[in-house]
Amino acid sequence: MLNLWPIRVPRPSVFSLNLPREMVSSMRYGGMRRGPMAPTLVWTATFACFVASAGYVQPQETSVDEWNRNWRYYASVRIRCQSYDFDAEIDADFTRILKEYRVPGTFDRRSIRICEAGLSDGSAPEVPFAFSPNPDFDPTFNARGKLQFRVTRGVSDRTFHVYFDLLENGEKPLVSYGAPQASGNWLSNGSFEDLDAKTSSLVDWPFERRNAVKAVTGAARTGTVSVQLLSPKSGQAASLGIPGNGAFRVVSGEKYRLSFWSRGEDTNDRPLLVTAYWYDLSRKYSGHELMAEEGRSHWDWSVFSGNLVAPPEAEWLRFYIATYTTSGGVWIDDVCLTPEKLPRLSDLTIIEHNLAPVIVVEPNE
Ligand SMILES: [Ca+2]
Repeated sequence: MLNLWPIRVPRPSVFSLNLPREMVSSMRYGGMRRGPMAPTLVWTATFACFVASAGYVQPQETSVDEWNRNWRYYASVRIRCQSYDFDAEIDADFTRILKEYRVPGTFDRRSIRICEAGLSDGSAPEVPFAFSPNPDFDPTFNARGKLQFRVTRGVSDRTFHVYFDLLENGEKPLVSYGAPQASGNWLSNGSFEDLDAKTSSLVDWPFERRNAVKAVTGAARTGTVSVQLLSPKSGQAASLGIPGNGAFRVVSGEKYRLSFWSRGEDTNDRPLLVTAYWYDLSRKYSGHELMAEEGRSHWDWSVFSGNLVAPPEAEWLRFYIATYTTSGGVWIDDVCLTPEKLPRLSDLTIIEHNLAPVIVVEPNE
C-alpha cells in the first residue's frame, strides 16, 4: 500500500512550544474542557430481488434501467472520497427533499436503491446499502434515516443517485443485500478485526516497526484484535497514525469527530497524547492541534471523543495517538472518524415516464 506521508512522531518540544503543561494535563478523560488551542473534548453486484407481478412472485435482477422505467424519483448525494475504501453514512431525509420540490405523498421505504453516477465510462453500478430509519421515522411526515454504503477509493468527489418512490406509485419490492456491511465510520477497519488472509497483517493499517505499534490479540475491547503502543526507548514516542493508509481528505470549515477506546497499564512516561496534523492541497504540513493528553498511568478501557474544525486551506488531516511509556503499554481499539455534518440528499430528479397510449373513447350517442 502507498503510504502518503512520512510518519511524524510528535515530540515533547512540539507541545511545550504551544501549550503550558498545566493546560495540557487539564485536558483529561472524563470532562468537557476548552482551551485556546484545544478543540472541544467530550470524553465519554447485481443482486436478486423479488418482483410481484400479475399475482405471482419471481426473482428478477434489478438495475438502473429498471429503476428509471419504474421508479419516479432519485436524489443525488456527493461524497468526498478517500485514498481507501470506507463505509460512508449519509443523512437521508426523504421528507425534506420531497417538500423542497413540493411533491406530496407517502415514502416507500422498500423502494430505496443506490447507484454510482458520473463515471467516465458511463456505467452506473449498483451500490449495496443499509438503511436505518430514525426512531421517529414516519413515511408521510418524517421519512428520514441514515443510509450507509461503501465508497471505494478515489481522488475526487463522487456522486451517487438514491432512487426511491412513493407508495401511491405502487409498492416496490424490498431488496436484501445480506448482512449490513456498513458501520458509519469514515475510517477503514477501525476495529482492527479485518486481517489480510495471506499475510495476517491488518487491512489498511500497514504498521512500521519504528513506530513501535503492533496488532495484538487477547486484549481487545471488541472482537479479538487491538493495537498496542510501547516505546522501545526513553524519549521516543510509539505512535499510531490515523488513518492507517495515508491521510484523510477534509473540507475546510467543516467539523470532524475522532473517537477511540484506550487502556493503559503501568505506564512510566507521558501515557497518551492525541494530536491532529493538517496538510494543504499540495500535501505540505500546515499545522497541528493537540487534542488531549492522558495523565493517569493506569486506566481501563475508556472512550475518547474529540471534535475539531478543519482550518482554512486544510485539505488533509492525520491523527497521531502516541505514548512515551517504555513499560506496560497502551492499547487502542475501535477508532472512528466521522464528519459532523453528514452528506445530504440534493437535486431531486423526477423521472418522466412515457405515457401509455391514450385511447379516446367516443361517448355513445
Ligand atoms: Ca478490535
